[in-house]
Amino acid sequence: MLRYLTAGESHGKGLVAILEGMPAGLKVDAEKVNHELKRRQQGFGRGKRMQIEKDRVEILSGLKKGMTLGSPLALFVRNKDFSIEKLHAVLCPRPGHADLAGLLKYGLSDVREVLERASARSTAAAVAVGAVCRIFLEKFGMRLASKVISIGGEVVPAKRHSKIAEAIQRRDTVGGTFEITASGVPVGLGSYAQPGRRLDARLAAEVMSIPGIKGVEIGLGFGYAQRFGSEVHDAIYHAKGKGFFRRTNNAGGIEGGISNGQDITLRGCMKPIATLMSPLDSVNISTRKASRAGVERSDICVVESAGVVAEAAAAFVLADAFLEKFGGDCLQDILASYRNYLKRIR
Ligand code: EPS
Repeated sequence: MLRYLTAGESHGKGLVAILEGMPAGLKVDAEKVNHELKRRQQGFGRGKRMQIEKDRVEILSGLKKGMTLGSPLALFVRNKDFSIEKLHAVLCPRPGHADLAGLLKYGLSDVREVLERASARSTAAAVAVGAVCRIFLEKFGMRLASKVISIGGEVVPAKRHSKIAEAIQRRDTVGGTFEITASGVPVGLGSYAQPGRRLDARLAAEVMSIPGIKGVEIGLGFGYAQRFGSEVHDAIYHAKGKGFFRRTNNAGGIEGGISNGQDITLRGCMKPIATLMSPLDSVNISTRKASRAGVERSDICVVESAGVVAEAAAAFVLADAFLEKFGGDCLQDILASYRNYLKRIR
């Protein structure tokens, strides 16, 4: 139903996304997209690049007078640091980054040619896509939020910045976990009919596609493995006026690959950024001699931003699944179909 592609290098002219499948008749306010782009740039532990860039979207196509036409949306985020042609070569791949595997795979001789596209800078384009999806979802009462759960093994907000401050002091980096919540999601998105249609699988794949994400769990996640069935499954109740309801939400809003009407909750784990100011052992790719990994300007901790990017990823998946269920081309038709569905399941 909905698909997108992104292009762009970290220090190229900018980042582009083409989003296809948004229905006609949706008002898209570029400032709402800019708001999400700004959220992505924030958080304690971001590097100097975020002081250079003020990410803003230019919507190149797909809109007239701020309304979607049903044609592809082309979204452009310009890089202020457009220096790709002048940057020095990088010869010592960073452990934990795409550097070495990418270099060998593509037959390149300069790590920079890998890291430019492998950089998490590309998530700016993904956030722009997610922001448009979010505007669509809001039309139907859906909302997304995220929060940091832990940094370097410590639960926040109790010690909000201490691990990041420690990482800065050690000339190190630190990862953590975040949680996203989608509320107002109707029952019935996704399907058990085919493995690839399962909403949980689609959310996990999209969130796992964010650079640095090493784990995703939905609802109780790995916690399920430690308890009895009677302790974890969300008992079903019914009340007049309220309909079916649950008193717990261990399922994280998804059962059998279908949204069940409860909030969708998903946690992601992000590894520490691979660029270390006190670098690990590596090998010079041209001499094959032992060396230290390359040092690039980078961030110390981006878990908060990763949560914002994961919201965008979830917004894309939910918009896609919603369009699948309620039809595609015209917002008015989708609203009518949705109302009709709500009436039937009431
Ligand atoms: C990023 C921009 C990059 C990095 C970071 C994310 O800017 P630069 O490399 O010019 O400092 O701060 O990228 C990485 C962490 C990475 O591993 O490539 C951004 O816009 O989020």
